[in-house]
Amino acid sequence: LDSVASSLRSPGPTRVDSKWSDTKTYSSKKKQQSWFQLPDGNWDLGTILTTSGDEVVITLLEGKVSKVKSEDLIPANPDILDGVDDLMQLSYLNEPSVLYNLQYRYDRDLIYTKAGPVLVAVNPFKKVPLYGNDFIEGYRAKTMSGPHVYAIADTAMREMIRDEVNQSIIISGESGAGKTETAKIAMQYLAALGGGSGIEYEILKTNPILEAFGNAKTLRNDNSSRFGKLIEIHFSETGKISGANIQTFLLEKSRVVQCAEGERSYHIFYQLCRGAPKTLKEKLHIRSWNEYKYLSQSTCHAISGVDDAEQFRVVLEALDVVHVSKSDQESVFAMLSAVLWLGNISFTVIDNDNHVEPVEDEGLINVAMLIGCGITELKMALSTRKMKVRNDIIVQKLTLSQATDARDALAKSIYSCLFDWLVEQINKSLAVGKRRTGRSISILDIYGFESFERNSFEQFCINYANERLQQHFNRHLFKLEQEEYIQDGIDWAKVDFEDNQDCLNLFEKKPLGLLSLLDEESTFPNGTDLTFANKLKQHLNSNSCFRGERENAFSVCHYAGEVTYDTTGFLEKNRDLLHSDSIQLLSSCNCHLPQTFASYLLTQSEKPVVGPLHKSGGVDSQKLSVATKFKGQLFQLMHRLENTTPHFIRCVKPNDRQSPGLYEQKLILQQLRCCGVLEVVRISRSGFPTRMSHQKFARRYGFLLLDHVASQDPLSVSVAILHQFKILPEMYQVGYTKLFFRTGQIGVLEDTRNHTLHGILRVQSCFRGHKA
Ligand code: AOV
Ligand code: MG
Repeated sequence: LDSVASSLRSPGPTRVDSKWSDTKTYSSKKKQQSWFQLPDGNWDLGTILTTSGDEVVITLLEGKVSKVKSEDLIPANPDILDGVDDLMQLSYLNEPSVLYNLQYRYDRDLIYTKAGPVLVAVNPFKKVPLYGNDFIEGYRAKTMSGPHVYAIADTAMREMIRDEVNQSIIISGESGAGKTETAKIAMQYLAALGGGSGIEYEILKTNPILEAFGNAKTLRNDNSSRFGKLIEIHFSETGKISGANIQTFLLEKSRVVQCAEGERSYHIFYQLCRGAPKTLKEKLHIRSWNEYKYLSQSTCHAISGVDDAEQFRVVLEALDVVHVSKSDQESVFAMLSAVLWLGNISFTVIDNDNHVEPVEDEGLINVAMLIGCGITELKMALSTRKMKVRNDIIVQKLTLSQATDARDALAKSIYSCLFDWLVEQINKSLAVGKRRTGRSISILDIYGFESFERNSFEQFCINYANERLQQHFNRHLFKLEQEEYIQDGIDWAKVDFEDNQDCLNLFEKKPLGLLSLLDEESTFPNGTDLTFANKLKQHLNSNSCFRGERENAFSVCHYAGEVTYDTTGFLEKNRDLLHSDSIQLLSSCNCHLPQTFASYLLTQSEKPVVGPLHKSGGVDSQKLSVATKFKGQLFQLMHRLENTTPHFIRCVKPNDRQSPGLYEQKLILQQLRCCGVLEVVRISRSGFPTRMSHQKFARRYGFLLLDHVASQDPLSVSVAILHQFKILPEMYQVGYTKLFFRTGQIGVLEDTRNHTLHGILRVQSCFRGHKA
């Protein structure tokens, strides 16, 4: 017990195993508790009965006795360490011990655990009694201290005020792991602490709006975010919220026109169909979901436990709170209705060349009415394309597939502009009374890593974003930390970590990277999804993160696993063309489009020219490709985050069924491995998290010295202080410019300093009292 207790106190010379174990250097002892891997991959706890040479006899939990090789055993921690709230406290740090510790806590609804500086959150998939005012108050007043999102938000808040540095809370994890819920919990805490002006209420109300328009049911998550979000909350000098700003990243717009079986389109469509009042339904020609082609492509239309009609009322109320006027709200719903009716527009073939014309039915008439254009103009926009050939304008008729594409492109643009427009309205509302103090806390919640049976351009972008984010995580927790040790010349055995730079290079390298090759093929008049796939294979086959697959498929080895992408649709989605005819059509509409929205749509569609002009297509290709624009956004995001103090939260999904109480070891282990949780703990434990320059250290504690120090240079003073306070040599390192301490070492010094200072103050006030 003694040794256990001491290992709890000091992170010094305990064993550290990075992967499965390094039992070769660890000899099994009698009575030692050990992990033994069963054939199904799960771990069982056993107690060693006897050892002889390489062989060990153990009793497993159900009393079964087995003879095993000692190298197959991994040391388990003593019971006293069951469920420690920071993995750093484990005497034996190995995968089964970490898994067991998280499970021990998970079974008791303790879903949060620290892994050194990182908070690990295991999704409970049920209500857990960990939130609300009592908890918020507890963390604020420091009467509660266990690992929690509230504790992270509290630290961010304190560090923002203390250091006058902007903070960020960066939440990552696979799809369905709990990022969005975690972000909301963090916002809740910040709103409670920084509230008062009322703006915090508006900030919280942005969640139901953005989720209605930007989240959808996927096979991985019933409420999956289909966009990335960074919310920057601004604070005044006194720590009160003064405003906020939301930036969104690449909405998955293809979902509007197509979605896989078992998935849904955006929540708002079902909410509108089910929850709109009768008068609104009549006015905007809103029907039941199953009358719309876009929505009935998938048989899934409801989510268990979710009342779409009720959610619609929540969204309406939230729109009021963020000051979207009633008339603008109606326009928004009119646009949604138009999008749905667009999907119902069908075409008839009119000649032998397969050219088509839209059928003049209910769908067409409703769309024209809703967006406020003439039926003839709409028909023209959907079935013809004007082209400029030298100085003449010629009108080309479209084939069925071209016309369908034009129709879908229009629906997607209207929806994504509507989304951007809403975010802009929200930002206007949140900016009210904002005084820039330069202090903020940003919360990042993006779409998590995804791997489906079939992965397309959307997964390609989402996983690329996660790759970038993973690098940010690595940089802060591994690279920068270790570089600082090495730069300051301290004794340090480097800890290896999974660097994902190679994978990022595969995406970003010019001219032979995935993104460059995609852009090149997208501007090529004869480029197809197949020629794109072939080009990748031709140029990237030697890259270790790349694998060419059959026909139009390729695989990427992501940090979180290998994903096979199907290039079908890549070029079109990357070009994201809205034909000039459609743009013209929209610019001539006036009826239901809010003025600001209409002009918004136009500026979005007419991006400035970057890169070479398309040879044949004219104006259409003058805008940035989707992938390139996204890459730019991500770079900008990373740059912004670099200027903040990061706080990392890793969400973990315990099972693929979204059900409570199911703790699947293999699935969890894979996620912990991907994000290097063990390595983070290892660095933190053997590292020196507290550091101070020689000057500051000497200034801060120098007055506590009892003996005179011959030399007054900061280093000599510092060393004298260390000696006087008998700080053990293994507990610190003296660098060229700084002193580095292990966890908890500076505490004694701070306590003594505070006592002494209080003593001095008391004497002074006593003295003053006498004089008076
Ligand atoms: P994600 O944001 O990480 O996925 P969510 O935050 O949407 O995942 O979480 C998925 C579901 O898990 C939620 O709808 C809740 O039902 C449940 N859940 C998560 N965290 C909690 C919690 N703390 N308490 C109770 N239930 C929780 V994605 O956006 O798909 O990458 O694109
Ligand atoms: Mg989410």
